[in-house]
Amino acid sequence: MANKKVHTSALLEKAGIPPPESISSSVVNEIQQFRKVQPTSKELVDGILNGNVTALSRAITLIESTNATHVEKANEVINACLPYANKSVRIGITGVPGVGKSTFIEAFGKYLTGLGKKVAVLAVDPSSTISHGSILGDKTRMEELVKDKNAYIRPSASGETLGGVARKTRETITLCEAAGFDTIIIETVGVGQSETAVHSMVDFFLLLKISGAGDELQGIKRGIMEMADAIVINKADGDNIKKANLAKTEFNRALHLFPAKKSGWIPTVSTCSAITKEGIEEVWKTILKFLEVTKENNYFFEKRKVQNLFWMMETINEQLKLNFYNDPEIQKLLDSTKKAVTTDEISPFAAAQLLLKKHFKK
Ligand SMILES: Nc1nc2c(ncn2[C@@H]2O[C@H](COP(=O)(O)OP(=O)(O)O)[C@@H](O)[C@H]2O)c(=O)[nH]1
Ligand SMILES: [Mg+2]
Repeated sequence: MANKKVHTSALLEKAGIPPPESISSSVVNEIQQFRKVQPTSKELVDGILNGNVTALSRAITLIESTNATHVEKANEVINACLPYANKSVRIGITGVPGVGKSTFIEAFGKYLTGLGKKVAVLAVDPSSTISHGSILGDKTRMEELVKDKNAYIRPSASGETLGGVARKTRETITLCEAAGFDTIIIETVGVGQSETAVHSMVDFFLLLKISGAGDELQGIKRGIMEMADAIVINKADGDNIKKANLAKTEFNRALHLFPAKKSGWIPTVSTCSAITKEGIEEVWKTILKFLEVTKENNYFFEKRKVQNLFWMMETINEQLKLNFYNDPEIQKLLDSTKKAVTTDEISPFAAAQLLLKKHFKK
């Protein structure tokens, strides 16, 4: 035999086995082609604008990538999609783990698709960097919504920083809107500053609560009450209904102590059950009313402009920081400079100046 030569190259691949005859070769071909082909940004944009969720998912994957060519391609896609975005309502939902966010989103999302809406569910969850997207596990709680062809669920992007995750989510919103999703729901678990990040990318911010032992206001993070456009007390079913109503009274009373909002909107408090679906419709009616009020007084449009500027500045800050810490020269010097600071050889400010100058001189 001619090719009996022994291959030692690490690149050697063993010949595969042929596919069984029961599998049509044209199908195999098609799948192989589909996997291999990297769609161009134009193809992705066309796909997205046609509402093709495969194209949407691929483009979102580009957004999440750190590879320079992917970043460039992602930017092309986002820019091309931008004129088709914006026509939506963006709803942020926060609440401590276990409050029922996922179950609520399932019920609320199904209600909305029932009205003919197209719903995208995204998440900002900095903790998911480790768990690889807690919303993935949540998909089991969104069984119906996952199967709904008018819904799109995307787990949280992973990233080093909240800023990074948030930016990716912000860009994902644009693509989802261009793909025809008119209702964007963004869930956050309220780790770190994630509510603030989500608040700065949505039109309406909903705080989900459950009734506790009477001291409802305890343990609520400062500032969250101020951000909320609605407080919804979930799990108002069975033996819980009475307690939920009491909590509602208490929250209402507390909200009155806050100064009036710039939006001209007075936050509402209501109860609901994500299981019995009682109160779900009311939440949507509240949001419609909010849109009416804030579009009428222009707050809705102003806020989106302010948010756009905020994200531009955030992106600059984030990028500057990344560039600085990824600079090989800085990486080389950082440890020794830190040491010099701790041993009082150099002042913290002088040390910082030194490193900053090193980086920016180039
Ligand atoms: N009784 C009742 N249980 C609920 C309701 N909503 C959620 N749950 C339960 O609360 C638990 C936590 O819900 P989940 O949606 O995972 O909460 P998340 O961590 O905020 O996403 C689950 O066992 C749900 O079945 C509700 O409206 N009523
Ligand atoms: Mg959840």
